[in-house]
Amino acid sequence: IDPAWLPDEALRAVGSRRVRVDGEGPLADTVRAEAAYACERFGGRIVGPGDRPDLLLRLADDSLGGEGGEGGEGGGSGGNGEDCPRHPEGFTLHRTLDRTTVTASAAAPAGLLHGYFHVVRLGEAAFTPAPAATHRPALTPRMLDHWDNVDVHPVMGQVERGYAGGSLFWRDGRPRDEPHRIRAYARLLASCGIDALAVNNVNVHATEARLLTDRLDDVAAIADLLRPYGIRTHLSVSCAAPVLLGGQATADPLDPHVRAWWRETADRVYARIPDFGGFVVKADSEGQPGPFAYGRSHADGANLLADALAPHGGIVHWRAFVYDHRQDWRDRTTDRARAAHDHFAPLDGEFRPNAILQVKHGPIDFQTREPVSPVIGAMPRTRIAVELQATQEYTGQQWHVCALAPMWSQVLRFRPHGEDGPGVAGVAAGDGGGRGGGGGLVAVSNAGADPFWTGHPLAQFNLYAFGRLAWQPDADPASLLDEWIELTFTPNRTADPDRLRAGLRHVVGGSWETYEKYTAPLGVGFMVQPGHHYGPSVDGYEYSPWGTYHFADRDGVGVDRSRATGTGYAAQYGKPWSDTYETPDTCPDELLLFFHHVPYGHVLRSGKTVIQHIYDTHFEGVTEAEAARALWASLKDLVSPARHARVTERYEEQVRCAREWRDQVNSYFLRKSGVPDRHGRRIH
Ligand code: GCW
Repeated sequence: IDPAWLPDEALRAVGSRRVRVDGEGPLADTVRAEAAYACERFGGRIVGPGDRPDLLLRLADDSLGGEGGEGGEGGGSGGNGEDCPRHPEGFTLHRTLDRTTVTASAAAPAGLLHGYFHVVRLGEAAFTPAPAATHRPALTPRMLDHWDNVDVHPVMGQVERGYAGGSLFWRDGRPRDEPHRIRAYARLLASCGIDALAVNNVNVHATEARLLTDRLDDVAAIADLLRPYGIRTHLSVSCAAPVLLGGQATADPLDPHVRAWWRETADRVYARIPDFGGFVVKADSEGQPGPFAYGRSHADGANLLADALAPHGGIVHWRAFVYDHRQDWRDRTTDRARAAHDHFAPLDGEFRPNAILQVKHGPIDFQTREPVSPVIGAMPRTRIAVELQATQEYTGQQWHVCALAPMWSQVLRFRPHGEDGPGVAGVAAGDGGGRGGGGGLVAVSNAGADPFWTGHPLAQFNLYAFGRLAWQPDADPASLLDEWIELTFTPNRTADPDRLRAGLRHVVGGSWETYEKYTAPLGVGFMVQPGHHYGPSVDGYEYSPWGTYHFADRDGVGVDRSRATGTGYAAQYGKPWSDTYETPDTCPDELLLFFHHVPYGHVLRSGKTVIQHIYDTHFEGVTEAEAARALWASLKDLVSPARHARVTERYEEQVRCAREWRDQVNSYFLRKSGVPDRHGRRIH
């Protein structure tokens, strides 16, 4: 099994020192065991109270309140003791010159764990002087949703949209009996800051529904493995559970028997798993049952579960991914992009404090480029979680390198109300509003039973970066990439550290832009093969019921979502964005075809026509993918053979597929428009 970003070598700095861990309880024991492992490997030693340690990790009451922030690096603002309560996951690191011992102090055991891994990340630098700094997560929870099925689904397989082998948790209807893998996974996740995980698909099929009741032991067994690494277990549940499992006549959220059933069921879950996190729900979405069947609202549905969980401190993540997936493509008045806002914005203020609305970052579905969902800025009295997709459904399915941190960072920094309002990360943190807390950050996991965890070894960066951005949303994606490179590839242990670093930065750093260049242009999205969503099919969804169209004809392409002449989607934004997106003149180039239908000769802000932009980017994208493949080949002497071979194999497929994208997209638009390429390149 690949060690990902925690090879033993990454433990050298800690492991070669004298370490003391002061604290009781299971998480402190985990930290002690981690430190002991590192020391065993590198000649350091665990010392007792009598000895002076080089590194002290301690539980202390006085550690968190009142500490200053650390100038943008700390995730949350530093704050003072009053408006900044002690965070149970936070810690303060002292590594000043006058102290010979580097100390990480935490108010609670989870802070010890995060403090330990922070020191691991810093490596030798942790033992050089720096001002004392308090770290605490900006967002909570920092959660992974596994779209894992217990049974193999006839179409979706073991993991829906999974590109990393089977599930880490389930195999052929049973728990996958590999506790060491789950433990190792939990360790990787904790080390990048993740603290919550849902163990089954949001599409809850018959067997999976039973995890809530008679198969709860299977869930408890997973929770036992995640707990030592500070990760809470959550479960995706079906709104129809009272009927399916409880023998009730209805699942109506307002029915008293239904309410009693959910309360008793939640009680039983907590009796078995006392630190259970809560439920995740996909309702009235793509065929999943929900409150609409009973004429009830989504607030009714979410509050039902929230009330059942509340006595135990649990939360419900209620997904906002609700739209008509049986749309008539002839109907130009329906716009799928509008759906989440149309359904949910009117419900602002109706959700319980422990009901979190989980919103996909874009209005459609995890495309390579989408605007930020207008729902995120439209519900100031609702706790909002932002959902990202680490699994690369539309971004190359872990055969293509596509580092998503730059995209996620843009999303998290976007300000729905312009410069004066909070950013998306602030909304997810619960800043400034009557929402009584945020909903945190969620990603659909890209990990599975594959020996490299994520199929493509370089896709490990997406998982790592997700955890780090959830902890610190203003982190610079390029710095996170460097951090990940140091940990994963330990360049200093190779013959040419600088060449390795530069090479990795190059092949991973710009990979999202490269992928965007050879796939659907200017934010128009889709153009993928229907069903599995891999590879190009320009008209694959054009006459389908899914609501994802590009409307290309001989004169132009794109979707008119303006208020004046289109679907009105642009008006779902607050100012300034509703104005910015309203006209092609002010709309950013990269989203032009998402918001407007324009002629092929329309001149972009870049100075190019739309049609020439399409040709140019598609040629460039392939050239860049080919160059990345060649650069990777040149790193062979610096990367472990197994890793190098796996990535090499994937690059062959990426380049093949990129050429297919280029040729289909360019040929399609040449044929539609009749406009030749200015540079006379070969288009078929
Ligand atoms: O991205 C789409 C996927 C579905 C998925 C759905 C969702 C789990 O194609 O496979 O179902 O979104 O997010 O619910």
